[in-house]
Amino acid sequence: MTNQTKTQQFKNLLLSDQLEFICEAHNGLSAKIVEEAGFKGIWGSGLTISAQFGVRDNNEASWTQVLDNLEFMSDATQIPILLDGDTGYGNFNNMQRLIRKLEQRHIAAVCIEDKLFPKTNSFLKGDAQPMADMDEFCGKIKAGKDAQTDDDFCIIARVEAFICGWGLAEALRRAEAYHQAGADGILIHSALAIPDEILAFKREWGNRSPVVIVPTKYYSTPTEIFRQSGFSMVIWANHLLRSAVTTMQKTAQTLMENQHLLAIEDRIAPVSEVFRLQGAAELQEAEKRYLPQNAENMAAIVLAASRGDELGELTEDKPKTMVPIQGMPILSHIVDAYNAVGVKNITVVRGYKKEAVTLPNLTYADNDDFASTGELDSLLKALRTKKGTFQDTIISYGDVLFNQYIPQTLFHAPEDFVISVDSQWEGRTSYSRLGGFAECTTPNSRKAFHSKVYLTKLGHDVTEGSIHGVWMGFLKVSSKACEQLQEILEHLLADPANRKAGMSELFQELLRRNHSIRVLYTVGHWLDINSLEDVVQAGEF
Ligand code: SPV
Ligand code: MG
Repeated sequence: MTNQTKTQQFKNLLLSDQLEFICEAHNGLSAKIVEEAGFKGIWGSGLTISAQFGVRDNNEASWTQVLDNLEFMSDATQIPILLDGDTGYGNFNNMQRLIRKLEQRHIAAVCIEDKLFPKTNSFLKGDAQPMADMDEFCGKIKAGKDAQTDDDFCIIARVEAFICGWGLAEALRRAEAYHQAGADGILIHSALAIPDEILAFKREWGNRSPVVIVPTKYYSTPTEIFRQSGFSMVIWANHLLRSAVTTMQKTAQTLMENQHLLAIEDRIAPVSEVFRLQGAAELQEAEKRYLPQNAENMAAIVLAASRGDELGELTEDKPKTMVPIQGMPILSHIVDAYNAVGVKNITVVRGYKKEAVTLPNLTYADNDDFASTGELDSLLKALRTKKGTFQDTIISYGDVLFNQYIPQTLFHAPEDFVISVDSQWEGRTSYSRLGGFAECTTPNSRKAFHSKVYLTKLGHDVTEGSIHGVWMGFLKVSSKACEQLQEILEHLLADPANRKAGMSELFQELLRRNHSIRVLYTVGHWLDINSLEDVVQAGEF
């Protein structure tokens, strides 16, 4: 990182006593790629910017379209851009407006060439192209220098004498006139396959001002020759666009022929690389800072695959989660509680009588092996439906009713793994299904309220004196940790011995792997439906 302005950076490059290199870019993404490769400057090529728009290098793209494109390039990068400004898009007056607009977009420099608007690329019948009147072109340079407000902004005058079929004398005559008019450097162009013209020019020109070259046609010349000759800057003028063209043609042809993606997937940048280049991570960070907490980044997974035998005939034709409480299935109450805190993305794992679980606007993950598998298997099936894109997620049960306060506080805690523990466990009757008792770093107390409490043990084997509460069946996992969670589950369930493993086995594994599990103490606000009596009681919940 430098704290120099882009114009200062470019001027330093132009005046440095080393040979410097800048590379072509034609949009924001390619500009970023140039910068990441380590280049200290970017050539905003007229040829490649036109080409990526699908038009000719004949001023078919308007100058404001070029300007808009440059704005993306400049915004995406910290290094200076030298714009290939063709002929300045008009006369001295247009040139002045161009300079002002470039400065507003932090473009560091512009190069203009002594031909007529609309120009034609130098490699297309160059010697048939008319040159600009030299005095008129000098006026344009002067007007440009007068228009700039930043002293470091550079104007490079490009001499097309060789291109247009003139000799060294004409090239030098023009270069000198442009130098006198105030140009900060000369770009001497040649379409020969050998560097003779530009070397002859440089010998005669000496060090009157920096000289820039574009060795597209004399590409086989060793760079050392340019260095020894004292050139200031080399422009690699079109090579990113050309490499993109080759790759895109190959990919398009392969896709057309194969009708599948196998042959190309590992030869092209992954989507994650595109996201990285776009700066997706930065936005995610910013979202944490600026979006209302818990807005879009929240999801819930409801484990509801089991029948709930204890409810007898109530669950003959439907799973427990669909048993009505006050005229509404338990699952509807759960969905309402999640919706109330803004959670729309709810995945329900169905198993027993899955066809009876049909509430709208939910994502369903089916565990058809519900009879022979456990909670972790269901949870993994739910996580797999996310295909690697996770939100902060609360995992809960399809037979636990709760107040919205529970998800609210869980989502609010920033830790990767957070659970709710009810410290008033002694009065409750049934915890058998709920993963059991929790031993924590601190019991629920005033002290616990002011400090962070973590789980140390969870299960039915916590000794009576160490019980600090009962786990209520809620686990919040941060979006970041969901991926880890999925890996852990894949690992655990690869062992057939874990087919029936439940949430308490997951907690043991997390603790074994030294993950911290934050505990939020609660008193009440939830109800697990484990008996007919609970169903009746739930009516008043
Ligand atoms: C460009 O890149 O648009 C140039 C260089 O002007 S050249 O194509 O060699 O003329
Ligand atoms: Mg050009």
